[in-house]
Amino acid sequence: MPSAQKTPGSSARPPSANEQVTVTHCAICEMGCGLKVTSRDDRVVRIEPDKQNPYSWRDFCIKAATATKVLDHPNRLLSPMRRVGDAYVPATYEEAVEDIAGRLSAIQERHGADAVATYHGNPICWSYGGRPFESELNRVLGTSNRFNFGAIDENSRHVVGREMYGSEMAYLQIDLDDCDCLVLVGGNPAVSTMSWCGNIPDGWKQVLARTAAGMDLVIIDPRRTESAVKAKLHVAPLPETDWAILLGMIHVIFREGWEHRQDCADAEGVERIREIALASDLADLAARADVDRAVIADLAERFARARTAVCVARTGPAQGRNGAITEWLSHVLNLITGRTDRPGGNVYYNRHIDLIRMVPFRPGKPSRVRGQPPVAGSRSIAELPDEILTAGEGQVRALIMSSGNPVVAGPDGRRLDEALARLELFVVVDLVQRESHRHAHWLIPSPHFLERGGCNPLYLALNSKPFIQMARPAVRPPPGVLDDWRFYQMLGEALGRRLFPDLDDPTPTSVADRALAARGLPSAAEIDRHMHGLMLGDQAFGGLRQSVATPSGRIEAAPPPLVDQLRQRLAEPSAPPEGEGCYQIISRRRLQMMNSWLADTTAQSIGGDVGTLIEIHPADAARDGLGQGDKVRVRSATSEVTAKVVVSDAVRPGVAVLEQGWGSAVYDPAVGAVASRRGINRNQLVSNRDLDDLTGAPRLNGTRVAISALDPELCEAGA
Ligand SMILES: Nc1nc2c(c(=O)[nH]1)N[C@H]1C(S)=C(S)[C@@H](COP(=O)(O)OP(=O)(O)OC[C@H]3O[C@@H](n4cnc5c(=O)[nH]c(N)nc54)[C@H](O)[C@@H]3O)O[C@H]1N2
Ligand SMILES: Nc1nc2c(c(=O)[nH]1)N[C@H]1C(S)=C(S)[C@@H](COP(=O)(O)OP(=O)(O)OC[C@H]3O[C@@H](n4cnc5c(=O)[nH]c(N)nc54)[C@H](O)[C@@H]3O)O[C@H]1N2
Ligand code: SF4
Ligand SMILES: [Mo]
Repeated sequence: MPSAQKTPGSSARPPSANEQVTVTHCAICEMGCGLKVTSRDDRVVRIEPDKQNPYSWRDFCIKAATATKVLDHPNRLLSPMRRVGDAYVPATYEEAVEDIAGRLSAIQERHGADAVATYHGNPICWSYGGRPFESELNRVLGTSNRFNFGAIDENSRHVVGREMYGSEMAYLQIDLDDCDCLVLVGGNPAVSTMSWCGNIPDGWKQVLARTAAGMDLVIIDPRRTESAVKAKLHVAPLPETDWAILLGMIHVIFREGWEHRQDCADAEGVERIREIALASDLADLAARADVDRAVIADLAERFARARTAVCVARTGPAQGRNGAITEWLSHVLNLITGRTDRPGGNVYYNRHIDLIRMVPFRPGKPSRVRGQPPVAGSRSIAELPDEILTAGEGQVRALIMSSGNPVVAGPDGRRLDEALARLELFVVVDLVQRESHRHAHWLIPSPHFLERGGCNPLYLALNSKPFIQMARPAVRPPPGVLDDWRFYQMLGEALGRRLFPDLDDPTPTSVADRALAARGLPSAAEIDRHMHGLMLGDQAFGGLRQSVATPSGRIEAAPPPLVDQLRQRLAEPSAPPEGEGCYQIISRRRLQMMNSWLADTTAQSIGGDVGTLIEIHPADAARDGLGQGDKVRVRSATSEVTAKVVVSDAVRPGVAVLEQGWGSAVYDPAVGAVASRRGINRNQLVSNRDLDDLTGAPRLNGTRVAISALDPELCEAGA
């Protein structure tokens, strides 16, 4: 039987006879909410929040409550499946591993290690066995062609961590408990929770409570979001222009002498920032963002004069061409006003895990085709099609894709799809076969998170409180499904290369135990004894300046690559989308979605034409002769889609909102047919060449489009 445990004093519905209750946590998003899962005969019958979890349960949401829709998905992969013609036939793991290892070895022998690439998507971060074993498989494969979701998510953080603090893993966090002024640039935590490379459980409710008690909440977002309506001030700039607002704030702060003199003196390069900021023209910066210069001056004053404050940039700007400089300038703003690693500010937790010291920056090999260096060990997914399609030494011929759907989640899905079709070997590890997997030669099933357990001590550096909990399987995986880490381990063995050769018996537990012991933390077994999780005292910060691993040993306020890119942007003329039919697109998430993978399950509950809608401002709609419900053609330099108009003053003029995550097929591999597809893949509009050079991020936000009911030639799209 699964390792189920009784919950002492559980509230809600008591389990009936032959029901079992397992206490674990959700692994759909970063929040990791505590769960109480009731099962009967190895089937999950109920999922509730674990109210005895001291840390996270309050964010419990519909995605977890309906997790059985994925667990019991009618098209779930129930054994390895081998492609035969257009459909797939079941095979054993032994057959799969033998065939895959044979072909990988042959490809690497003939064409070198880099001919095999890997991609992992977001959900593997919460597979406590899968993540380290996949990473170890990468090591033994010896390929530099590792791809992941970083460039469509968090690379701006890695780049700024590397340049300012000396480690791509320098994740700074919000000290919300003591914060009097919170400026959020491009995040919508009312829907997405207070998470992004860190988490504050119940954080959005805490933000609301602090705001009610006087905290100044400012949200900068082209759309008046579910979060923005709760802010004291909502500023709606054009996409990709936040850097200009932040530089304008820095200008005002230096001009007025509001900076924190000691912190400025202690860091390297503040004088350079001061020069650049003071030399820039506030009116020009305001015009670039299309906001009033008085708003920038007001923002600067509120921020600088607040007792405590923090400015945080999230995925809105990170998914555009100016993500790195926006992230950087938010750190600079915090630094020069004395908010870095100070109470109520932007803080670094290193009491249990010092990620900066653990993972100092090491440069990686640039990519073959475009010559781009990796970020945090990974290439941008925007580069994968060229690496597959461009002939020559080091051409990618095989790919292992784990828990990812980049044809929908990443840029220019059509081009990626074409490239994936050309692979000699394409192996997918997932729960179901989705859009990105249609050309796979092998489909390898994964257990659902409710079927596996474990923990990751590194998350102690990302949690707002030093909380650690062992996830526990609530039910067993289907009979034909092995734990994902076992697949990676078997593949390594079949390649003749043992994973974790320095461990006698490598398992997720022994891997975690080694990491825990190295930091003097309790063992996995000890953590497991605390059913609802273990709080390791208080979170501590204030040690960033000791941990910093830059060559100068100090925080670098003006790293050359960021300064250079800022100068380039300042030299470019400001070019807002102007004229009939011209817009920049931005994205939107739904509570019922997790990127692309709940569209056909939890998000079924969203009715109507969701997934095909495009939201535009009434003035733009009037100018372009468009009305509610009109069908339009949306065309970019890369591709085009059709969508249905929603006229709404929540979005600012010049901007069109297209929701992310829709348009992915789900296949029935046994017959090779599409089982479902809903909505449009809006990321098809996004180029895989027009990137932020520093992060490799495509312009998921900011791509220019022409929208038209009739005539698509209204303006120079993609200019
Ligand atoms: N336009 C636009 N695009 C975006 C975004 C946006 O805001 N706007 N957001 C971006 C962000 S923040 C991210 S993180 C990326 C995500 O990019 P990806 O991670 O590549 O894509 P997902 O849509 O999350 O797809 C996850 C896949 O993992 C599978 N999966 C789920 N659970 C498991 C599991 O336990 N094991 C295995 N093996 N597979 C599993 C799902 O079935 C699905 O196929 O998308 C990005 N794309
Ligand atoms: N329900 C739900 N929750 C999720 C996810 C999900 O898919 N669904 N995904 C999870 C993941 S993987 C992540 S990384 C986090 C992300 O969490 P967040 O970073 O909060 O992401 P979003 O909710 O997409 O908010 C981004 C906001 O940026 C705005 N925006 C777009 N372009 C710009 C710009 O150029 N400048 C500014 N200032 N704003 C801009 C958009 O209008 C949007 O409101 O959410 C996580 N939580
Ligand atoms: S999906 Fe919902 S329940 Fe699961 S961790 Fe995220 S916020 Fe919590
Ligand atoms: Mo993400």
